[in-house]
Amino acid sequence: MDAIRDFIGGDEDNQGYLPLGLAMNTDGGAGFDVLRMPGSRDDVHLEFVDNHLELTQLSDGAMFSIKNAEMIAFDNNETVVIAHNQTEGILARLVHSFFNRDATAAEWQLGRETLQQPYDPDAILDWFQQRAGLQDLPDTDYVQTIYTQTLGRSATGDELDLQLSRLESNQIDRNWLPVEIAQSSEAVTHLIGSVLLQDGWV
Ligand SMILES: [Ca+2]
Repeated sequence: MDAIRDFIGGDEDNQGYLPLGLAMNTDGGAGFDVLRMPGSRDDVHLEFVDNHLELTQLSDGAMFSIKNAEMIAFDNNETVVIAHNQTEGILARLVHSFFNRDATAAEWQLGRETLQQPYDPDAILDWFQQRAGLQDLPDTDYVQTIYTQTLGRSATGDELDLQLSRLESNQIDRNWLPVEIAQSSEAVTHLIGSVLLQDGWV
């Protein structure tokens, strides 16, 4: 038997576990494809090689390579979103900014479908606000919560003063401040374990 196995997903939505093996190549194809994995995020190393994402299971070195997947979902409920463009990346990071956790598969499927049609960004941000429960926070606590959940650190004194003055003078509002922070290179780096970006995947 040929040791090299290929799995091609086709256009439909695919979701499931795959056996790890040497040179296992998986192509999710079009559609919303979720690779389920036992264990946790810390059990695997992920690295983009050319147009593929290589997964290596740290316990035994077993690996495979995937493309055109939208999410890796671990049994402990951690997930890794694989965004296919900048806007998807910002949206996936906003889940952390507002909810302080990874996106679920259902949320990410909904989010992608929302972005694929004409959409109202303010309606998306309202959706987050209504579920995040941060509305009653005073501005100082709101800014610090968004910084902490997006960047893993508090705003410095200078940053806090700047953001408070911008909010007060309506240069930015509480819906759009998280977007600004979630698209920063610092957010990309801090959340790289949970949100990856691979342009051009379907
Ligand atoms: Ca896909």
